[in-house]
Formats: sequence, C-alpha cells, structure tokens
Amino acid sequence: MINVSGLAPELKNIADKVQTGQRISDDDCLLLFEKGSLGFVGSLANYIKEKLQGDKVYFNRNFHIEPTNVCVFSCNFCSYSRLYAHRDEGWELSIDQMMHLVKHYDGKPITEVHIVGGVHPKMDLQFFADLLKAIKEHRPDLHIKAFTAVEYDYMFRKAKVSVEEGLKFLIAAGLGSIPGGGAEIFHPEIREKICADKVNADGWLLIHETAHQLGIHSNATMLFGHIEKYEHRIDHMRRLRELQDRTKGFNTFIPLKFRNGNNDMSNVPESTHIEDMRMYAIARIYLDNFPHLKAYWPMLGRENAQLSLAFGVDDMDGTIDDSTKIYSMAGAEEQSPTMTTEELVTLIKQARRTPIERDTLYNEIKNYQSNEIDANQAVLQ
Ligand code: V47
Ligand code: SF4
Repeated sequence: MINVSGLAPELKNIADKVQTGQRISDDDCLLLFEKGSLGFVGSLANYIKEKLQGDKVYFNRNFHIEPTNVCVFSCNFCSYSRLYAHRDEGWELSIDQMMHLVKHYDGKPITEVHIVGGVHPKMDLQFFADLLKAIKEHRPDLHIKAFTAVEYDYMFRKAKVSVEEGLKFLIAAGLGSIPGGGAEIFHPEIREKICADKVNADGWLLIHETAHQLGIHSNATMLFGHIEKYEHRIDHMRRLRELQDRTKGFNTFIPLKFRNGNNDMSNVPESTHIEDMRMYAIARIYLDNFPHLKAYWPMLGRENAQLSLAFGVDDMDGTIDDSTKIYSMAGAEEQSPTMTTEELVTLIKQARRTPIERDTLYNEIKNYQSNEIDANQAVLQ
C-alpha cells in the first residue's frame, strides 16, 4: 500500500482510486502532470505494474527493416526522411535487398521483424504484399510487425481500396501485427504544427480499430516532450483508452521522447529525464486498459530505459541488432543500437526484475531469472 499521509487531498483521492482499481479521470491526470512528484506517480505506477505482471519485464529478439527513408511527407520532428526530389541522399531497398537482410538471421533465434520506413510514392500495396509473402515463404515462423498507420493510409488510398480491404490483403500476405508509429500527438492544434500533411487522428484510429476487428493486434505511440501541453497528452491518451475499451486490440503503449537532433524542431529543447520518467508513470496510471508499457531503449538510451523499469514500464522492446536509423539520425546516444540477449537480461536483473523473453504477442518464450548472469555485472559502460 502507498503511504498517503501528508498528501494534498486531491492527490490522496487519486491514490485511493488507483489502489481500489478505479479509473482516473482526465482532471486527475492533469493534476498528476502538474503536481505529482516523481516519487508519488512512480509508486502508483509501480503498484499497477506489479499488480499486472509482478516483477516480470519483457523483451524480444527482433530486427528492423527500413525499406526507404524517402517520404512524401515532411514532419518537422523527423531527422530521417528525404523528399523524393532528394532521393539520391536516401535509400530505397528492393525486395531482394530486404530478403538479404532477412536471410542474415537464418539459423538465429529471432522471432520478429519490425518493418517501418518513409512513405515512398513508388512503393505500393502490391510491392509490400510481395515483400511480406517473400519473408513468410522463406521463414514462416517469423512474426511480421509492419507499417505504421501513416504508411497504410497512403498505400490504401493510392491503391483505391478501403482500410478493411487493404488490411485483409496484407494479412493474407503474412502481416502479423501493426506497430504504433505515426500517432505523434492526435490533437489538431499540435498535429498541424508538427506533421500537418499526414493522416489525422481519426484516420490513424480507424486503421487500428479495423485491424483489431480483423483480429490482429497493434501498438500505440505518443511523441512527447516538444511543443505539446499536458492537455494534449491527455487528449491523446483518452482517444487511445476509448478505442481500447471497444476493441482490446492494443498490446502496448510506447511514449516516444522527442529527440531534437538534425530536424526542423532542433530549437525545441528536449525533455528532462525526470519528465520522461513522470510521463511513463502517468501513462501507466491513466491507461488502465493497456496490458503493457514499453520503453524503447534506442530512443531513450539504455540506462534511462533501465531506470524506467521503476516507473511502470514492463517491456524494453528487443535486441534490434543495429537495424534502425530513426533515432540515431535524431541525435540519440545509441548510435548503433544493438543489445545481446545477455545485455538485456543483465540490464533487467540490475533493476531487480525478472527478465522474460516474449514473442510479439507477449507469449512467454523463456524466463531468465535463474540464468547465471550476475546482476551486479557492469555492462553499461
Ligand atoms: O512515428 C520520428 C518517432 C516513430 C523522431 O510499435 C521520433 O513496437 C523522437 O513508432 N524524436 C516511429 N521520435 C517508430 C515507432 C516505434 C518504435 C519502436 C517500437 C514500436 C512498436 C514503434 O518514431 C514515429 C515518430 O513518432 N520519431 N522522429 C524524433 N526526432
Ligand atoms: Fe515521413 Fe514518417 Fe518522417 Fe513523417 S516521421 S517525414 S511520415 S518518415
């Protein structure tokens, strides 16, 4: 139980709600953002996390494919994309080149490929269906988590198919689930300033809702710590919580800390580590119907991701194997993000948690608690 003596009555009321399993309101959430100390929100989030999963922390063995960084859109926070006119500065992979990446993992115990990239005007629905089929033919057991709602919105509109038709087509080709990207901040006041030209909130939510109705799971992200206000974060999470009430199709919520390197928002300072941890904790408290909360370590840095395990986070994403450039190009500390299973296990054990290797859908593959890795071992330098 959390010690509430000495707390302001309105914060005590929130602590009571959390400890009796009641949902907090938007006003409660605003109060947490404005007045909740890290210790207070952290202990509530930890209470919820331990009620949900005990001391388990999940990770998986995965790699990314980024088919292209050429993009028809111009999100101001993006450090990674190049317009079609400047495509000579970027990359465009063929199916053969991508299959070469997949084959690199032959015989290795990888369970997931995460495919996400820019929105290339010439890579269409058929191209991506062919890619998924080729991967599945080569490695049927590999789970394909692919394409953000932004990519789907563009490819379905271009192919003149409905969201349902497009998703059914790709599921038949091998799509396993949908990553959480492209959500950014749903509220139009902010969305128009940071990514005006891509799919809006309703379009993003419709794609995820349709996917859930078709029986596949997805994740949801929120790009935080830039020009948004607390009210916009709450609006964003409320829309996700409402959809999750209807479908139960989201697996995990992933707050993504805005990194300001090499983009059109480089003048916007990055959020502090305390604010990042408070964000994780408050998301854990507010999103009571999301089973998991992920700290994406390539964006946060491994030590901060480790710290977040005390603030409601139960998932660290995966081994990655230096296969994504989105964050290194935005100035993140992890310039070649790779962690071995041993490093992830040690990181989790150092936080005095139980490391669990999972598949994409959170089925447990291996419990590493009894593994002979010394929790005090220094692997973080
Ligand atoms: O939507 C782009 C973000 C996202 C920056 O579902 C930035 O498991 C911070 O969604 N600073 C794509 N963030 C990545 C993504 C993701 C990552 C890991 C796991 C999962 C999952 C999904 O990357 C974009 C955008 O929000 N992003 N630029 C930046 N400068
Ligand atoms: Fe394109 Fe995605 Fe970058 Fe936006 S965030 S410019 S949609 S690659």
